Amino acid sequence: MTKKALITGITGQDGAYLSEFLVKKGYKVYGALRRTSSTNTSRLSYIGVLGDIELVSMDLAEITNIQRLIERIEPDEIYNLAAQSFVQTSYEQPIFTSDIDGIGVTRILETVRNLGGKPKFYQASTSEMFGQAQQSPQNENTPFYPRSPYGIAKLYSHWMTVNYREAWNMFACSGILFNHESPLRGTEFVTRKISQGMAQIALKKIKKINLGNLNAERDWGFAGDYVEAIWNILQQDKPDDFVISTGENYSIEDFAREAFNVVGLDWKKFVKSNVSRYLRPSEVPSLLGDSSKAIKQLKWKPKVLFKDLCLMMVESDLKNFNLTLDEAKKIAKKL
Ligand code: NAP
Ligand code: F7E
Repeated sequence: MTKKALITGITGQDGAYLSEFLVKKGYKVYGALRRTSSTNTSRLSYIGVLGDIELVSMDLAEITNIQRLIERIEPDEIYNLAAQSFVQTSYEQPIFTSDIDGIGVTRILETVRNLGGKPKFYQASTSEMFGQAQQSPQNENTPFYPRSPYGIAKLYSHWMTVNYREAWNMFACSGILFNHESPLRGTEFVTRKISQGMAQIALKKIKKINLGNLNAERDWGFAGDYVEAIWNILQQDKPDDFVISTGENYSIEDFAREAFNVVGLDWKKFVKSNVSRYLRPSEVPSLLGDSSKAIKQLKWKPKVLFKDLCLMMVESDLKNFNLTLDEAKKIAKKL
């Protein structure tokens, strides 16, 4: 029988890649989006999956909405990707972030519990829960030390997911995913800000990219690889939590160097660092994941690593401005 999946956060980066993956697997996919003044399905169109999924309306702030929807659809699997996902914004909107990223998850868990715990549940946990990391690399047993309202809200929902699994015997799992990027990454996140900014510099639309702390290190993977791990987590015999990462980390400076290098430019000429509005009140200095458990149990490993990820993002952003890599390289020689 055709499996039914409900994906929250369908308009986001991971929503697009996961829906593409599940549609290919033969799932009937329901994509939940919240009401906004203009519907933002551009990522779904970009990836070519908009016509293959059924869009449904759901806001994590509203439990009655969640209950009605889940009761009506009766999904086999729920992937909760919806969140206020930008760390910087969480300092300005800590209460909203706590409500959506924290309590919002409990709203879904309670609904599933009231339905006898039937649908399997996936929670989008994050390496931000390790924050001021207590050991390196970080695995499933590393103590948490979140450093932002975002990380704290996600830690609450992470533990709630564990608790509903243990208390109510639910098939509730978390993927503790490290940073994953793609051409569909939001433009406020640092990797996409750099790849898009670089394309705008090549087109002489802007002169510089303003960034914050270039010393922070992240373990960056490709979103397309990570959604495979997400699906795999719900296909295990027993519900469990898994760290998903590449096992390599690089600084923001490394990313800028590599991205500009793709077209033969020296990043130092085009990047302004330590711009105060992009500095965080409490930074996460360095994250590095250890995915040994996922490699062993899920038989998963990342295919796209740092250099190829930079290249993919730069090429895509140049293409968005109708530029090929060769054309950009020629322009770069004159900059
Ligand atoms: P994203 O692109 O920012 O997408 C977030 C999604 O959540 C969007 O569809 C957004 O809808 C939706 N959303 C926000 N508030 C909502 C609400 N109140 N009700 C319903 N939907 C709401 O994030 P992503 O990169 O795809 O990440 C997916 C999930 O994984 C998030 O939970 C994120 O926190 C987590 N995560 C991401 C990473 C990463 O590196 N990407 C790593 C670890 C964990 P709108 O389009 O309407 O804003
Ligand atoms: O910042 C530094 C910034 O916003 C990365 C989310 O998907 O991954 C993401 O969170 C680093 C930080 O991602 C700028 O200070 C410097 O150290 O790209 P980011 P993030 O905060 O790591 C985790 C795993 C999630 O779960 C989140 O949902 O880059 N940085 N200059 C900057 N960051 C931004 N955004 N903009 C700058 O100008």
